[in-house]
Amino acid sequence: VDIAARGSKQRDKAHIRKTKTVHFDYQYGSYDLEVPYTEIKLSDTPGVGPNPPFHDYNTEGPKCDPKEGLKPLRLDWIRDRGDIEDYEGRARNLQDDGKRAIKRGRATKEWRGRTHQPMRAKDHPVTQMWYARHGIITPEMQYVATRENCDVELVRSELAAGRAVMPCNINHPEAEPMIIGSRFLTKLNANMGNSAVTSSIDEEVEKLTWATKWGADTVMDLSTGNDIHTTREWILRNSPVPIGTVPMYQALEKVEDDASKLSWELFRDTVIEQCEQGVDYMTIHAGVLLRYVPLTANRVTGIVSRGGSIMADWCLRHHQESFLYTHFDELCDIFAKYDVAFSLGDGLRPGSLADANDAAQLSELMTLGELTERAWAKDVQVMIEGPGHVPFDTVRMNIELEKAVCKGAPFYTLGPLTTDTAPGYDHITSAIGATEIGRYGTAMLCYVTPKEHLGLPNKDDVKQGVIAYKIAAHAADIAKHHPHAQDRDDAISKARFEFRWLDQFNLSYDPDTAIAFHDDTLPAEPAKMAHFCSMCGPKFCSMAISQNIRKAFGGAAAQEQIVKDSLAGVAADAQPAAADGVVSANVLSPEEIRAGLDAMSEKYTAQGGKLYSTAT
Ligand code: MP5
Repeated sequence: VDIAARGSKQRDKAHIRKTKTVHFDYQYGSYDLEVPYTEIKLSDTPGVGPNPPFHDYNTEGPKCDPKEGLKPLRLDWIRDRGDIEDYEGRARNLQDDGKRAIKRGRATKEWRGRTHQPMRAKDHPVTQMWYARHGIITPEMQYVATRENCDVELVRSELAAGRAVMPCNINHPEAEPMIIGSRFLTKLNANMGNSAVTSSIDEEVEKLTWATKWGADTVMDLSTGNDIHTTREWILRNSPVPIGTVPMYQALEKVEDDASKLSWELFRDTVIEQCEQGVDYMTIHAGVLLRYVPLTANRVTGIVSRGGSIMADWCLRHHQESFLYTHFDELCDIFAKYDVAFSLGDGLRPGSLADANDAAQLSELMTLGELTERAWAKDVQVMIEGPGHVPFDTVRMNIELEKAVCKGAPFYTLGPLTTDTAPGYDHITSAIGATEIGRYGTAMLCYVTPKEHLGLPNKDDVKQGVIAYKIAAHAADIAKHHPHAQDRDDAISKARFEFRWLDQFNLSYDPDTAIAFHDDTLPAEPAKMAHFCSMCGPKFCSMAISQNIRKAFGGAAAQEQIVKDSLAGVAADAQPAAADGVVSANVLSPEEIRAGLDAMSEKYTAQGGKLYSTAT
């Protein structure tokens, strides 16, 4: 029996992507918004009745042929506002795909699916922040309010204040709007992308579909190898979630890895190329200033950010301030034309506990605070990237500092890893830090896979990373008392207690693994109805014993009577209830209590020593 295949068939049968239709009217148009959710079908509780299906946030998007791409969900919403223009865009340039494409005269696998002409703003920024600040509630805002089950005014006001971002480039109309901010569900990002050494376009598209199937809210394409432009085109046209990139990686490819040859003009052109393609947010390491580079000289692990080290190298070679910093306002003007959000990169993040919270890291954060305000002045959306490796007890300080310095802009953290000692398990070392930082308000958690520090993640690593971060984000939401965050826990606990095994599997984040682990020891079909598993066997199952206790003593009327009797006993002896509401029934002497207990012990033995006997 192929247990893994059986688990995934089981999941696909019970997890159904559905949409809820919400009618939305405003000054620019009238639409029926189809907002997605996952319905998890549940079985009946035997002898009691049906359990309602569980509704969950869904990121996997509608099914499509990857060669065709997704339908442009937002195209009418964008066009109907009347504030954009179509234009020619940059010409196809083989340099965008690297040396091999130039030699070949084409990319390995040109995109031939659905496409559209690039669009850009005509007279004012077309960012969701601009609309929010002008009091306009867009279909995108209504869509996320429905998705998050919250008031649309909360969405608008958080966007206007910069405390939330909605990454949604007008040239990525396929994406389903989503929001990142501490008042909303904690989100998670999955990184992927090829490298010079490994991976193909098909594999990257497959990883994207795979990551969103397991719940990634955004995906970053961090490709640094061949066919960067074309790989990104395939990813964007197939992505129902916002896509982020680090444009510096492609810029460096274009100068054949010689950082000294980078220039503002080349970088600007690369950014526009990616804006026209539809990248929703870009990591810009504009806080790595020339004067901060020496602060890293005595670190144990130096500069671990790829983008950060490229910029530091450029600054030192030219002995000039970073062009990302000196041209930052121009970048804002470009982003405002397409609604691309900044993810201000932490180029000086600590790469080890030894370097955590040092002068380099904190100096850069101060600069990110300054840049946040400059972007907001131009109505451009901003999030702030955070560490890295930090000891657990300083995790909270990191988010509090970010909130203060960056005026509440959403924090987007890479873990953080709370120990350096477990290569191969860094999805765990980092999910620990991610839970803690999420609990105090980090809006999006960037996953770390088990391959971190060791190699490019494959499909299974992507899944391990996503699941670890689903757990971290969810635990953080519960700790934050996010409305209804605990509903899924309550539903799965009820299923577990009632031995509804299939429901327990289906309500778990990874039903395939849950069912495989169960079936490892008890594969036969009847075991899915059994009131035990192989952990304790039939005689020692605590849940089965508890169910028996409930049957004997658990009726609502019986419970009520027990409470009434004990309260009456307490009152009769004039023992007031303790201030915290706990009843303290200290009415007998220790000797009397002992004698009573001994009497009951004798009675139990006399009855044959059975835990349960029929009530007479
Ligand atoms: C990068 C990353 C790339 N790994 N994750 C996020 C969220 N943003 C950017 O990192 P870098 O700084 O170039 O190493």
